[in-house]
Amino acid sequence: MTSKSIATLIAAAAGSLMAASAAEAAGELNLICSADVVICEQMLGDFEKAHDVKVNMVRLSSGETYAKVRAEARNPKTDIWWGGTGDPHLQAASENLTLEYKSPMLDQLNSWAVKQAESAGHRTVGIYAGALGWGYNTELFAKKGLKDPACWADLLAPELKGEIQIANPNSSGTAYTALASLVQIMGEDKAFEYLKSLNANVSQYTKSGSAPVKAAARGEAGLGIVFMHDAVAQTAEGFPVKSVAPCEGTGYEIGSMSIIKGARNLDNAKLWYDWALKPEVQSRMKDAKSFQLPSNKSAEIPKEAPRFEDIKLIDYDFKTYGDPAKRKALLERWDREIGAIAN
Ligand code: S7P
Repeated sequence: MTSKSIATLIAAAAGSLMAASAAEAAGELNLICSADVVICEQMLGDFEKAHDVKVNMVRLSSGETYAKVRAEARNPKTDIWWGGTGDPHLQAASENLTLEYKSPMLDQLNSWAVKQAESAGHRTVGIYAGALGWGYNTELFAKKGLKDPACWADLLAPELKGEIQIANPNSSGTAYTALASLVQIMGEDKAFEYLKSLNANVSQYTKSGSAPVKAAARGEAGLGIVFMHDAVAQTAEGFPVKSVAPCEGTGYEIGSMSIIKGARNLDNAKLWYDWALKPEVQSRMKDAKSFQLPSNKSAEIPKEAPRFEDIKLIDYDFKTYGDPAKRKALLERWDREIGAIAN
């Protein structure tokens, strides 16, 4: 190699080093947020106020995010994934798509959040929890003379034809939680029989998990199967929505957060991760009408948050239903047996 080509190589290496440090100095963070857009925007604004980092945020449902992270595995465009149901975070962790990170905040968290981290080799962590149920429009039900629905079985009443919305479990973590919960409550075959009967009453399978109760709040549907805190949020907005914990029992989520393996802005991803586990950050979630149970033991539990002790909860099997093969099998069956007959 001539001395001229060595000099050219050194100049090129110096150039790329400068480019790398320029990217860091710009202080960016690429975030996918899988919770409600209002809390996503509040988190972004608060983080940018507290740090010299520009956050580029995309709001995607949990299942959509999992699909995107998988598709981009060789060339990740995302640094951190905040929010959304825990199952797809666990699925991403078991496929080595997320990075192992032990936050110094871990010892401040509730045991369910730490367990979520430990079960995934610290490739994710719990940030909030909430139970599945539904919200229904009390005015619309009264006007139509419909019986107050207290149990999963009540949702099959023929009078509810066209009144129910639920999301599609391929895109939505909420709907995947509903599918996995029903399978655990009834057994797989009976759960699919139930979903086929329910389909007669479903007017729409939405993309996002909380959309069904937003539609119910506005009288575009009678009832939305959603996380109970999403129903409570509509009541807090002033809509005539009543939230229900199903009498037979129900599942729940451990909303999670993960750093994407190969994150280009790793230091900023860790900065967000530790910050999002702080009590003052989690206590502020209620200001965006985000009424989940926070994972930090010192964070304020919103008075509106549905409490686990008041709900008949199943012992949700996160290991089984957070497994990629189980997800694939359940979603393929849903597509074949429910998606194919959906209105
Ligand atoms: O709105 C808050 C919340 O229910 O949204 C997340 C949910 O997974 C997002 O929607 P998808 O069902 O569309 O994926 C939950 O984690 C969270 O509690």
